[in-house]
Amino acid sequence: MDLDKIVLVYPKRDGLIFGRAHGSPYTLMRLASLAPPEIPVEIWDEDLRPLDFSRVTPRTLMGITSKTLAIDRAKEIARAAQQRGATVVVGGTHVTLAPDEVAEWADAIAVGEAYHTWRQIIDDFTRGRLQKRYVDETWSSLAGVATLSDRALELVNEKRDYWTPYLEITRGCPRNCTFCTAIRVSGKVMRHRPIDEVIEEIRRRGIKRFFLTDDNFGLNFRTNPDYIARLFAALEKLPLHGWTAQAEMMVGDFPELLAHARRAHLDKFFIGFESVNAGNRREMGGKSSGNLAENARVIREIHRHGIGVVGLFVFGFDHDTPQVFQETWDFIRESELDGVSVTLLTPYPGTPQREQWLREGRLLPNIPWSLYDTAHVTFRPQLMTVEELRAGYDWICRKLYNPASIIARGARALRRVPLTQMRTKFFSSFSTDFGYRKTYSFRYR
Ligand code: B12
Ligand code: SF4
Repeated sequence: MDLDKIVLVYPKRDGLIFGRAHGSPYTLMRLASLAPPEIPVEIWDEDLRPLDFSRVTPRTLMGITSKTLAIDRAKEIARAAQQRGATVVVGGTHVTLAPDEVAEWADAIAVGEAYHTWRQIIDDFTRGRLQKRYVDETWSSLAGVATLSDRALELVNEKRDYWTPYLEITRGCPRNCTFCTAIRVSGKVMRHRPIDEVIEEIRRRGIKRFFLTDDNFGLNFRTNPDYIARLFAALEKLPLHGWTAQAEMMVGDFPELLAHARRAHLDKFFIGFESVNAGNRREMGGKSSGNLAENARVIREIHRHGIGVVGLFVFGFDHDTPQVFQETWDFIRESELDGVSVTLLTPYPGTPQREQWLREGRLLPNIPWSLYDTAHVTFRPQLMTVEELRAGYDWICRKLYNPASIIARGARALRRVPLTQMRTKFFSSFSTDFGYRKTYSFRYR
């Protein structure tokens, strides 16, 4: 089969915020980097501009990436491309979690990672022997396969079109939180990119700030301290403005690494406290205990090293009662957190949480995948009604994400920043919570 071009598509969801899309299409840039250099590749980010189907031909191989909340849009895009004769491959989170569903309408699906299957898919397509399903769940080494190519960087204007550049340094998490989908798409084995490859990529991309996609970067403080120390020593030498990473509370037990992290320009940790209700411990896979005094100690310790903390909280666990909203708000108010994300527990396909609630008949009927966005109630909670969960969530979102509240938290975060860095840190002190305000606003569309 002749192949004119590969078109990689990110389906629309958030649109533009002050003229730019949220974050660079990192997944698609990775796939573009893995494609053979002699085959033309384009990246179409629907958040940035409408898709131009007139440029799709029977010799187009279209690859779509999709989370659960965008899969219905992905299906519409696939249909439109197929009507013009193109062949459509779908990969990413939702396919990995619910492969049979997507296999019904995609020409081929890519389950798991694509480091070893994507080239094979392209090759099979050109030889006219495309298979229906490709699976890569070996969680193999990231060495040599994860670096963005010059071509991928030319396809995307990270500085002009996007607020946040993404970067992956480690991948996977050995914990087992019942609600987590990330371990199902990134694996339970913690893998590390070679440090020289990471540094070379940052330099070539010319990025001064990035958000790490790593699901539990902080766990490496305990499990791989040597790697972390070497990484920080290398990052320290780069002219970065700042970067952020996801972590769990135990980073607070490693003062030396925290100090080193600060010197390496890390300026914010996203920490999954998940719940202020100690009854929900089992669901946390051992990473958080709902012990408020311990939460507060960890926040203070991280602040002491000049690093900000964005606290992540989830509502709707089986031990949650309507009181959980007031208790969480009280904790947040006293905690000096720099940013806060509150979400509703969401039973994504492929998780033990969903299986349990399916068995118990607790999933709400007729909820489209587009509402699996962590801001809509999708199940019947145990110790409150659906309406109580919805109303409690609205209440705390209004408290947290009204502009005055966001500005107060951002201003408090800025007070910790040395005067010389005020200009470069100003935007990032407010942007996280304004981003969460946008996610929450999907409830009222
Ligand atoms: C970065 C990120 C974001 C960014 C997205 C930026 C962007 N432009 O993509 C931001 C911060 C905006 C975001 C928001 C949300 N996210 Co998010 N996010 C992630 C995160 C941490 C990393 C994704 C990533 O870039 N990984 C690095 C790339 C290289 O890996 P990858 O995407 O897995 O791609 C590989 C394979 O999957 C495969 N592949 C992927 N697509 C395709 C396509 C084809 C054709 C092929 C062949 C292969 C292939 O090949 C790639 C190379 O191996 C993941 C967690 C994770 N570890 O996956 C969550 C994750 C994807 N997000 C999740 C969620 C729930 C959300 C939110 C709803 C959360 C919220 N309340 O705000 C929102 C939704 C917003 C939206 N509009 O989509 C869930 C998805 C669950 C689900 N079932 O859909 C995840 C899994 C995290 C979790 N909580 O479990 N997110
Ligand atoms: S610690 Fe985070 S990444 Fe690891 S299993 Fe729990 S929610 Fe998932």
